[in-house]
Amino acid sequence: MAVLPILVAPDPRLKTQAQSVEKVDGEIRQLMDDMLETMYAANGIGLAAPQVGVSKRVLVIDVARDDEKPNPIRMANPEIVWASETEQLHEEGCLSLPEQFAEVMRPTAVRVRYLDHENEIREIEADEILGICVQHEMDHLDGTLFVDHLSNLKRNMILRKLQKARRGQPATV
Ligand code: K1U
Ligand code: ZN
Repeated sequence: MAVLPILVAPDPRLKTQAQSVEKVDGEIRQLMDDMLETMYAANGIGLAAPQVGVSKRVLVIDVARDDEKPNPIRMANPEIVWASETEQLHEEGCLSLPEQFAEVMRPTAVRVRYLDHENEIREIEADEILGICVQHEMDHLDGTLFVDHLSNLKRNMILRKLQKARRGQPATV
């Protein structure tokens, strides 16, 4: 297993549509394991392959709390097959937008079909933080960041703060 470097916005690789995988073979399983190690090392609860520069429809999630047993979920080619009509606002962060947080409106619950690490088709119904996280990670596969759900004003504020932080200057807004 390996800890991979995580891309930070505005890297153009975060804005591209990722390709479906033909099947989950040894190479994709290795990618999933490396992504889990990278996610745990960064204290994240999810990670999508484009965030480590791999343009494939692969993501990993573990929303278990520190006092719970780890519960890694590995997905390839995830699809939302049902979404609730009700939506909720929830605060989101992103390892590719370090230290930036904002409230995003998303469906409260989704049913997701995907290939697991053994290339078996599975479905889960996800709500609460798992539902939010899987929608956030699936957005990455389409080149969408959580800031793309915000108004232009809020998005530009966050991207400007990030640019300033990268230049080593204190952010004023
Ligand atoms: O995609 C990513 O960059 C991972 C991201 C997932 C995520 C967090 C919160 C809401 C939606 C999606 C993170 O893990 S950012 C790290 C973080 O802010 C966090 C860590 C533990 C619990 C809650 C947030
Ligand atoms: Zn993210």
